Amino acid sequence: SNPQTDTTTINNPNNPVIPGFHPDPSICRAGEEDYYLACSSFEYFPGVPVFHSRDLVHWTQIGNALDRPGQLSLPRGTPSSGGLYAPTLRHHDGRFWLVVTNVSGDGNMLLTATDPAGPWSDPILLPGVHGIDPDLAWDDDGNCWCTVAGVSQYRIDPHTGETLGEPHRLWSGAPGAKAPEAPHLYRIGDYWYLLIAEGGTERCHGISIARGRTPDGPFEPCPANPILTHRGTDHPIQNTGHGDLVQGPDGSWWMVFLGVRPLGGTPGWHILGRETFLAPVTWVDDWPVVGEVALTMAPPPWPLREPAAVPVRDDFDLGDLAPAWISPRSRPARDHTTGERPGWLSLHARGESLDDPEVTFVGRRQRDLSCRARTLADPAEGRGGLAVRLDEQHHYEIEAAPGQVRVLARVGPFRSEVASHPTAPGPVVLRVETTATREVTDARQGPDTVTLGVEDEAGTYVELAALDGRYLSTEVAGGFTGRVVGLYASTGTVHFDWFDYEARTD
Ligand code: 6LW
Repeated sequence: SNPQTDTTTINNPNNPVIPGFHPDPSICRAGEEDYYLACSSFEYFPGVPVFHSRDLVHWTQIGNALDRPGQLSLPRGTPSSGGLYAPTLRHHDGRFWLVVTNVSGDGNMLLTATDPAGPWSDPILLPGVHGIDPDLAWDDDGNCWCTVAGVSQYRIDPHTGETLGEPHRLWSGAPGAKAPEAPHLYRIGDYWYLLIAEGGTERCHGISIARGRTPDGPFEPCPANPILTHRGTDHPIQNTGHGDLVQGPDGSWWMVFLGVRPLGGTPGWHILGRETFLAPVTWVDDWPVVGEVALTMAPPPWPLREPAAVPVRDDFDLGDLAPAWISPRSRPARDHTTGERPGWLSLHARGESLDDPEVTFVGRRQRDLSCRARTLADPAEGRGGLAVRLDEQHHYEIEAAPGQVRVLARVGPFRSEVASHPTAPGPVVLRVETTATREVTDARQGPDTVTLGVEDEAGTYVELAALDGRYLSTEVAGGFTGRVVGLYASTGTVHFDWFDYEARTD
């Protein structure tokens, strides 16, 4: 059967291993069986989510590498999909090292930590390193190589951020293929391998590799390049590229990489951004061969260590927000408090609506193609609610005001009030549901339907609007992110008692 229309697979695939907007994965292993992974975060604060796994399949977010305003400033002018691009995470010399680019600010920077859950150091800037997608690799002589998209390489002092000597060109990938980027350099056996992505992050994306005897080249391309691509296929996973390699304790090799799951008719729309997938790697003639990339992957040859499920409800009873919560550009503590009304999250409006780049909004990445989010909102002192956000110009929301709710939609230059509905005074339960398109019966069908509404006193869902999800997809909005579902205030103060998020199985 087509995996896209298989109900079990669509609701509960084990690949992507980190679903939702988690692109540009970089991975390392520390010790026998602890794996860590970091992703891009663009205009959101905190930046660079960090995950932990004991089996490569189940991942838990343990923090964000840049979670203090002093480490990361994303001013109001930071465009959507600007900000933090493509980290590399490495474990070396008893420490964790992370390099990342702020394309809207300081450029390349390096951070270190003894515990990848944090705290991470303040960034050391790399002002001499020009180019996105920085990689870090050390050779036996103690040289630290920083390789960037293009593909060029610098020798740096990782303690000061200084560049040592001139950069040099390493490889441009296949002739004619655009965007050689996402380099990662590894010493494996007798060779140095240079892994890159090429073709651009859309449907042409792929991964190629070259090898040489020294870390600074020359490199000989693999005759089988690209070693991974789904271009030109109707595979349910598309845009596969931007990968990183890791070795298991048993000597087996694995690749994490980004991919998307387009749904609906032609051309297919992906709504969760670029997600992190896993595939097994074998070696033939000292070249890596990437095994099948499927939505349901064969388990690795070791016991799976499934962590406790993330609870559906966040009660806002802890002092701090869990690491999965993110906000566009900044999150001033005074506007997002859990202490003001104990057990509630109180949001104080900054911008006037979700169109504002610095709206008071906290959300979590939508991880499931079909999902449900709910919240109990008290709008007695303001206006705000529950939103599905792709960026400032693409969002749907249900907004509560005293005695009334409204459904609002912003798509590109258009903004409209889609529905309004009277409510009893006092707190109101707001609900958003997404229903993925499982079977395409019409080529014009969208990827999903997003419904927004309230719950009546009996807890029954009163649906006020059903909107085509294509307008909150990357194919329509462009950019590098994905949907984020969360809470906002557009006027005054709105208090939220809890937030529920779950995959829909109905
Ligand atoms: C990233 C580049 C890419 O820096 O997209 O897919 C850019 N790969 O390597 C933004 O994620």
